Amino acid sequence: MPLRSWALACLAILSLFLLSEAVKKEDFKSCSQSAFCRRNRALADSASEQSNWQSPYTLVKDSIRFSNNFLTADVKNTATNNVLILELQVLVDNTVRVRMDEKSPLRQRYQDHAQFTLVDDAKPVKPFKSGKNTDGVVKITLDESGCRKVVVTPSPLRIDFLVNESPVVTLNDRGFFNFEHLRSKELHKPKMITQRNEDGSETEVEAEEEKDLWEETFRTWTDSKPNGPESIGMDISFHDFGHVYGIPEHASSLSLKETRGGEGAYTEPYRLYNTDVFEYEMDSPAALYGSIPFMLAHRKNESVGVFWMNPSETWIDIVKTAPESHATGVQKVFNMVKSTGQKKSTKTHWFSEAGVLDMFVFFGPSSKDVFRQYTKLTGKPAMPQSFAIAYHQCRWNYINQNDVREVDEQFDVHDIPYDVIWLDIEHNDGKRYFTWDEAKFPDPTKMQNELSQKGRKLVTIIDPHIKRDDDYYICKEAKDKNLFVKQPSGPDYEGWCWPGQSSWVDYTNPDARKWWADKFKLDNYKHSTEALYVWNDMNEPSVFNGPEITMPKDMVHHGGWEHRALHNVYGQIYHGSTADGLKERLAVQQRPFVLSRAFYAGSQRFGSIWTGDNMAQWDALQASMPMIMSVSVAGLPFAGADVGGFFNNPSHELLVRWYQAGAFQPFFRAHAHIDTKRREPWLAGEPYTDIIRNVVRERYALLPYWYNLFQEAHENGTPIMRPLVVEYPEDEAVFAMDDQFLVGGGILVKPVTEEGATQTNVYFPPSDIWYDLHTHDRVQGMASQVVPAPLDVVPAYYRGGHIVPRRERIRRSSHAMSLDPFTLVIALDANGEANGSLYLDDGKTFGYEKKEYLMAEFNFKHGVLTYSIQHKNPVFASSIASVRVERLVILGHPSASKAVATDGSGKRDLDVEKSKNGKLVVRDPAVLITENGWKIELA
Ligand code: NBV
Repeated sequence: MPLRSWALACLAILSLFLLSEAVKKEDFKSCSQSAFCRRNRALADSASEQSNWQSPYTLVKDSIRFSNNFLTADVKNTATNNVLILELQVLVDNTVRVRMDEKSPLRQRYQDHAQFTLVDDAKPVKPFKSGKNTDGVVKITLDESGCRKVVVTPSPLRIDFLVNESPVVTLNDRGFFNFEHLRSKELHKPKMITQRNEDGSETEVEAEEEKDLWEETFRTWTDSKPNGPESIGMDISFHDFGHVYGIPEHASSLSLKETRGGEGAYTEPYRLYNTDVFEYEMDSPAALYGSIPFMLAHRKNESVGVFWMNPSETWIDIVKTAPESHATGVQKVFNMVKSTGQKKSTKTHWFSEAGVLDMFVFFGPSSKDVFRQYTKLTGKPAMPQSFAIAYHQCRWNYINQNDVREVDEQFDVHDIPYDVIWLDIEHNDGKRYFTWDEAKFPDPTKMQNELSQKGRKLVTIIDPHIKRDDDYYICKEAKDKNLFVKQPSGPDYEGWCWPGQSSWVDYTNPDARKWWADKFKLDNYKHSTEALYVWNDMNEPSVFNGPEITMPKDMVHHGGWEHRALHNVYGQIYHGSTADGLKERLAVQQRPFVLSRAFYAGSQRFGSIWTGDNMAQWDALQASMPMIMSVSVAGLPFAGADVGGFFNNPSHELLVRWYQAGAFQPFFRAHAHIDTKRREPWLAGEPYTDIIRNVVRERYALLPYWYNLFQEAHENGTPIMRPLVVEYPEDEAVFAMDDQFLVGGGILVKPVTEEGATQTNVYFPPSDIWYDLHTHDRVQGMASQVVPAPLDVVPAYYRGGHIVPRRERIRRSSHAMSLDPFTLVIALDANGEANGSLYLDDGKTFGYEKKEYLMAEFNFKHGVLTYSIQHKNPVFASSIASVRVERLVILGHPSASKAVATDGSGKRDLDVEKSKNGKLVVRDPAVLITENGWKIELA
């Protein structure tokens, strides 16, 4: 390794250990340091400044064709005469795809990423009606009701998506569409301008927009840009939609902020470029580890969505405007009516560095419809094993086998349930993944077997940087099989990461994916057992001596594609290959569990993600909520944040408050930096340990409910940690709310994120009745009110109308709970009614795909609880034949002095107990969960 790179690498590593230092902003580009960002923003500026600005793009009328359910047409840039092909397809479930590529490009532009992003469902369907008028205006009616239409206006090009004749989304509304066609460097004639010198003389200089077209320098790195400029930009307006969400990952608010002007606006666009940012800043549009170019827009009772399928570096500007006049363009043509009220509109501008334009518009009309539409395309969130949604204990690093054993034992000593213990990068031989440091871990198999006996699991970290060492079998094989990412000149790309000099497997190569997945076979990964699962870190990919701590954009992947074109999807493919490996390693496939730091659209198919290296600070705890919710609304519900904060030492109070929040977030793992003090729950001492114990137990009690929600997310893509706007689409008070959230539809949580707080303000959506999760008291009073929140209380509430299944026996792990009886919390609504569901399967295999599960519904009405099974697989049911309901807790003043259970074995009188707060407890009805049709009547 050259001396300079050594020095740089050492500096990079040193900086990683300096805990007191904050983010080094200068390591990452601002928009002005990224040439294509500058160019696209400049275009937007100049278009906005000119009152008579017209987009130069025009649809060539006589090129319009409808064939094979597609609309195709040529689009001409009248300023340059370059021609694009527009392709418009209607897909199933109120979704429309719009693609544009060069008609005869100099060379192909990258679009292979679709294979990693989309699942088969992206099939076009025949629209109900399509046609064009004499002006060349194309109108496509999606469905028979005629309510949803797409209208393409030729000159200037504009695509409107209409609901009931009013545009909801428009492409090229502001005329910022920009498609930089590929050019030849040799033939390129730079645009020159005349510059007047101080002495009055004139000089010809290259125009500003010519800068950095063919080579770009950032700090000490030069990007060779062999293809020159090739960016794509489009403005997307959401008419009368005051709020937009999504486009993770940013440490920002749930309702996205403006980025150009406006009160509280950021000055930079939101950036999507997977990067390993050290000690990332709060309240910032800066890029982080993952990128999902999906946006949800919402207005009262209506949601739409947009997916900009492009894995190259992408920036998004957002502005909000006053209500606009709709009687322009397309409405004039079709004589449409407007008026959607006095609301704000959101105008966005998206630009990516490479690829083609390939985007999807989802008509909704509800946010839940949009989540389903988006995950139909990009894949369903994986159904996790049941252990994966329980509590995880991690730290960098549990130092040896004894340490692991002791930590494991201490959980039992302190009666705190946990399911998984994690090993970070110090567990292996010199950061050679798939190996063990034998001095520290002399018998990993035994260690796993011991954990396994208690139903617990082990997770090991496997990072994508492979140590350059021919004695290391992974490196040797990858080299021999030619599976590494390449330099433009041919040899393997080498960079610097934890193991020193490293290379990166090119997962875009199908042979590499197959080879990698094979490495997880129990015979190949020595000393791994069925109880071992995996953590993929550093997969942005993080490269200590690379530009912006990542791989240079001009490195080359399988098929000759530049890293530039696919950067944001790299970590997703890696995550997927690892998950495939875990899935395939046994004769009976088991659901993989792989945690990934980098992510992209489609990552939900492979497992969970977390928000990376957060700080042990109150603002980071607060930020975990909008961050996880933003990922959740972008189709990836299995997300969490390091409980306690990764960097620095949390106070006991912060640690407790973080456990309280984490216990209600989908991925629940405590983690800490190697330089921090140990902080396993019992080390804090009382009262802290006791509070942590209680909240971890609360997570375990609610596991059946969480499992239901994961199943629902798996089916429909519905977020589990749910922004209130999803459940209350008509209540404007919640549209921007991100300091409280719902777990599923039935539990409201307001974690305390302020130091020293003993109370907090909670908003109770007034259309529902709420009951305190701990005391079961009914919430009285105003919608917005201050509630007590001493350290041992996390304000959480059951929502009237919901039945929540719980398992309340205290166990050491979730595995030990699988035959435990249920307690049903029945929270009545204003009509004295409630509903809930129960989903159970083996929690492990893919048997559920063959319908090996039990799915049932609880319904409470007129004082009677009835149980109806929708689906019951007999083999699975026989494995849970003894499981019964042991308690009903009915909230909401049901009047009754006794209860009667009726099931297959006849009628039984049951004990009921009424408390002052109007709660009724029915003891031991002993009805079976596998028996259909039982009922419990209050009398
Ligand atoms: O593998 C060490 C850490 C890990 O603990 C953390 O969770 C990751 O986000 N890793 C990053 C690398 C170094 C961080 C300074």
